[in-house]
Amino acid sequence: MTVTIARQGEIAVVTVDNPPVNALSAALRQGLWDAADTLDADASVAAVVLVCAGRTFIAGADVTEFGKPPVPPHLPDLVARIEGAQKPWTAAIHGSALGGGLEVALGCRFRVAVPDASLGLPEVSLGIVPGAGGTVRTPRVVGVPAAVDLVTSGRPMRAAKAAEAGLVDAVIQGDLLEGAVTFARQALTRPLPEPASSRPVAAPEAEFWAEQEKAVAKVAKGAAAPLRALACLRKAAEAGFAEAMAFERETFLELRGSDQAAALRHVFFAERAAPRPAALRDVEPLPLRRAAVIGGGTMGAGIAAALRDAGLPVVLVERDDEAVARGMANLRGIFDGAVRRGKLTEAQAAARLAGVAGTTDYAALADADLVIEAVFEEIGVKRAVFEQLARACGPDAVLATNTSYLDPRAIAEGLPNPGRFIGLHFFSPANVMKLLEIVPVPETSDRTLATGFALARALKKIPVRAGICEGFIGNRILKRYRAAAEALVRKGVPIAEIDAAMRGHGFAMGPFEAQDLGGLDIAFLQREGARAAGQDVAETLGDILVRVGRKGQKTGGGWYDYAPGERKPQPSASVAELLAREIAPGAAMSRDQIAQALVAEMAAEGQAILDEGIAQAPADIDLVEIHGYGFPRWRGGPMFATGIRG
Ligand code: 3H9
Repeated sequence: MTVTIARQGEIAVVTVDNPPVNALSAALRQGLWDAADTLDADASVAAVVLVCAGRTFIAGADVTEFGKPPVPPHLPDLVARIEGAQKPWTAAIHGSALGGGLEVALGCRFRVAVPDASLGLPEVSLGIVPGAGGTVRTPRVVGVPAAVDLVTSGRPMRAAKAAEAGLVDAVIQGDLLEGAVTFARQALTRPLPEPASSRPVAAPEAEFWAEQEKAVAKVAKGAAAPLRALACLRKAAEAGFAEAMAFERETFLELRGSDQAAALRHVFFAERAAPRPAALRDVEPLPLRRAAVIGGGTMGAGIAAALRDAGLPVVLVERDDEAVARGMANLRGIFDGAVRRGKLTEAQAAARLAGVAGTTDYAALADADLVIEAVFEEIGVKRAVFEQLARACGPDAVLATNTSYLDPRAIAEGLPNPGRFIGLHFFSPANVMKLLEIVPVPETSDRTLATGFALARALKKIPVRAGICEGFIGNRILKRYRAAAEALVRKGVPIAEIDAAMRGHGFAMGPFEAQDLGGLDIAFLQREGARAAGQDVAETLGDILVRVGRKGQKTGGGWYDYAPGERKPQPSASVAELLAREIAPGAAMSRDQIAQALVAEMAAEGQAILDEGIAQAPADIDLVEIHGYGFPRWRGGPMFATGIRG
C-alpha cells in the first residue's frame, strides 16, 4: 500500500510510502485522493497529518511518467481536493518537499518541517514549470519576490529560511510525527487560516517584472523554463486564481513536451546513474577515512579543499618547506574566498584549514587510505613520486594520479601491487567543478575502481569512467572543438563571431575567449613537447600567437586585446595581421550554423571515443561536456543534441 491511515485520537495520520523518494505516481495520487474521501466521511476525525516513510517527503511528480500521457487523478485536482478537505491537513516534512511534493504541501492548510528539511520548486531544472499550482499558491503564501526566487532559480530552501518566508508554519525539533500531531491538535484551538488559493496577493509594478525578466534571462542563458515560470508568476499576481491555474497548466503541458525538457530529463537520469555504475553494484569500496594530496599547486590545493569539504582529514605533501608554505597559502586562499562569498563562516574555514597537515615527510602517509598525486605534468617527476608512495603507504592504500595528458600506465609502471592504482582527473577549480574522470589502468582492481566512485559520491561530484587515450574524454573533445573553431577562422569566419555564436548557443564563453582566460601556453607547451619527441604536430593558429607572446589575458592579449586591468575582449588588429596569411577571405556562416558545426565536431569525436571504448555510453560524454566544459545543460550535451543516444 502506498498510502495508509492510522489514528492518534481525533488526529488521522496519512502515511505515504512509495520508495525510493515518494514520487507522485498515479497510484499514489489515487491513494491520497481516496484518503481524503475516507477522512472527510469520518466524523471522528478532526484534523489530518500527512507524513512520509523513508528518506524523504514527496520529492515531486514521477519524472518517469513525463514521456507518457497523464493519468487521472491529475495533480492539480488532487492538490485542490486536499485543500478543499473538510478537515485541515498538516504536511509533516522531512528530507525534501520538491516540485509536486511542495505543491501537495501547499494544498495542506499547514506545513511543519524538521530543521534539515528542504523545500523547493526545482521544475525549471527539468525544463518545465510547476504544474499543480506552485506558481499560483506560492506567491499567495510567501509573497511575489520570494516566490520569484524559489520558482525561477529552482533552488530549494532549508526549513528555517522557509519558516521566515512563511512557507513553513513551524520547525519541529525532535520527533517529526509527534510534533506534527501536537501542532495539528493545537491548531484546532485557533481560527483556521484561509487556504492558500483564497489568500490575496500583492501585485508588484510593471517595473519589477521588467527587472526580474532581465535578471532571469541573464542566468538562464537560453533555457526557456525560467522565463516562462516568471510569466506564470506574473499571471498569478495579476489575474484571479482560476485563470492563473489554467495559464500555469497550459504552460506546463507545453513545456513538458519540449526538446529542452527532454534534454534536461536525460541529464537528470544520467546524473543519477553515473555515481553507481551497474558493473560495480556488488563491489564494496574501501573505506575512506584519511586522504593525502601530493603537490600544493592550484590543482593539488583545490583537491585538498574538496577533500576537506567532504570532511576528510588531509595530509598535503610538498618537496620543501617553502613549497609546503605555498600550498598551505593556496588552501587558505580557497577557504578565505569561500568566506568572502558567504559559503563558509570564519570558524568553518579555520576548521577546514586546521584539518590539513602540510609536510615534506612521506612518512606522514603511513595510514592514508587514499593518496592523490597532483604534481608537475612530467613523467619522470610523477614516477619518482609513486616510487616514494610505494615505500611510504600501506599496501591497500589507493594511489591515484591526477594527470590530464600523460598515460597513467606509464606512471604506474613498476608499482608494487598495481591493483590499487587509478587515474582521478579533477577539473580546475577542483573544489568547485563537478566532473571527475575516473581512469582505471588494466591492473586497477574493481575495489579500487569502486573506491573512486565512492570518493566522487563523498565529494558530491559527477564521476565518469574514461579509458586511456590522450586527453581522456573531455580534453580530447576539447582539442577537436578548438581545432574545428580554428578551421572556421582559417575559412574567414571572424573570431568574435565564433565566440558570439557559442555564447548564443548557451555556453558561458566561446572557445577563443575561454583560451584567453585559461592561457594559450598550456596547450602550446604540450604541442611543443610532442614536437620535441618527434611527433608530427601541425602548427596551429594559437601557436602563432603564443610565439609572439600572446598567451591570453595574463599577457594583455591572446586571441583578443585587453585594456590594462580589463577582462572585456576587444577584437585585435595585431591578431588580424599575424594571422592574415593563414586566413582565406570571408566564409559567410550564420551563428546558428557555426554552433551546429562545432557541436557536430564534438559529437563526432564523442562517437570515435565510444567506438574505441574510451567512454561507456553517450550519456557519459554528455555529462563530461556539461559538468567539465560548460556545455548548456538544457541542450542535453553534444551526443543528445545530435541524436546519439542510448
Ligand atoms: C514536478 O514535480 C512537476 C510538478 O510541478 C507538476 C506535476 C503536474 N521521479 O537523487 P537520488 C529516483 S517535477 C522519479 O539518487 P538522493 C532517482 O532516479 C519533479 N524518480 O536520491 C533514483 O533512482 P534509482 C520535481 C525519481 O537521496 C532514486 O529516486 N522534483 C525522482 O540523493 C534516488 O534519487 C524533482 O526534481 C522523481 N521525481 O536525493 C526532485 N526523484 O535509485 C528530483 C528521484 O533507480 N529528485 N528519483 O537510480 C531529487 O532532487 C533527489 O532525488 C532527492 C533525493 C533530493 C529527492
